[in-house]
Amino acid sequence: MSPQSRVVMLVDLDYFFAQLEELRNPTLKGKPIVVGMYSGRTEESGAVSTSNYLARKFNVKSGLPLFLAKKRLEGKEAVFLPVDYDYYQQVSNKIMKVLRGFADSLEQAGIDEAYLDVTRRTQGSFEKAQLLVEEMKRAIKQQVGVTFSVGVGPNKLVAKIASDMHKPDGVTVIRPEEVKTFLSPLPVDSLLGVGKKTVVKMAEMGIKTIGDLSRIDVQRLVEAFGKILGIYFYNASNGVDNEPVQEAGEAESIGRMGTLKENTRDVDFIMQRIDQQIDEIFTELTTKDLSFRQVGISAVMTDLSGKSRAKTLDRPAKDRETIHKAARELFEKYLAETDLEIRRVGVRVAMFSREERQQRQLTSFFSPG
Ligand code: TTP
Ligand code: MG
Repeated sequence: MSPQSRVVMLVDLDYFFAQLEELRNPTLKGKPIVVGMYSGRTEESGAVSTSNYLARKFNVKSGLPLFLAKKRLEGKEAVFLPVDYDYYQQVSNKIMKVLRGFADSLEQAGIDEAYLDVTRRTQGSFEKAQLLVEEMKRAIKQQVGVTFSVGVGPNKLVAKIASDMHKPDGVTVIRPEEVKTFLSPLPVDSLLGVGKKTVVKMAEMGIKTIGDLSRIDVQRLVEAFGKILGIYFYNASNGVDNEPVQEAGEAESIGRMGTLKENTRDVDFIMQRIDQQIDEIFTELTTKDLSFRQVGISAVMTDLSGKSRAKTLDRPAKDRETIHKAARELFEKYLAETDLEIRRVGVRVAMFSREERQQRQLTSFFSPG
């Protein structure tokens, strides 16, 4: 045991949207399930949000166009369902609440994933962490009825990569002394922030694996990728990540989303709902003493297609009126581009500032949206 080391977990729910469809309709179990985002242009246009593991056997995965999914699953008794975000959000909230009871601190990283710092309650022991995971799995199975996969490591970076190793319903524990051996053979794009372009650029430098990357002089990385990324790649490839697990509220954005009483294209009607959401956001901003520099909206249309738009302000603001004006402008612009009616709306603020928040965190630097 290494007393200095943190014990950090990443919990990622298995085939989340599809698993929840199985949860509320157990007769679906044993069939390939595809949860799709229908764009509505034709009956089959749209893409796969996720699929259960049976469907994945036929190479039907997130992002695949639905018509291809249909083709690959022809004659397989596959079930196609539309995304029901409200339901998933509701179950997600319940899961997060249970998980929070197992953590010193918990940071939700998506609708189906969360980082848990369990250093204190495991006294820094990875053996105890493993037992804790088993206990968590039982609790969530019993109280919610779903499975998840977990990565345990000395930091968020290692925990995240480890969580992907044994899916579904898996646990992968990487102790501090195992980090280098664990990361070394993995392709560079296992690291957050290494996208297609970076993969190509690194390949040109002869870097294919995280191990290759870790052996490159940091100065060379800074020259090739700039200071922030160069140093990040250097640290990450060596398994170094000091980012804390941040409790909710230190989130990157604060937002609200909800379904309208009726579908509409009327901006005044939309803004009535948005103003309620702004009130809630404003309360949260005030308690946390945050200024924001970005206002965003999202809209889900009657065909369930979704759009988000954001506007970056010239300078930080902290008032309600700024959110209202920017949101209204964004909705007006967006409605001018579509003929569809809006079904759900949301508003959010981001790019926060407050003295101690000036220093940006790297994972937030990379997280989309
Ligand atoms: P993931 O955790 O990436 O995927 P998953 O939970 O379906 O499967 P896994 O067992 O591999 O963890 O994403 C969580 C949910 O987010 C997923 O259930 C559906 C949604 N999602 C999309 O809508 N579109 C996408 O492209 C991806 C990747 C996920
Ligand atoms: Mg998942």
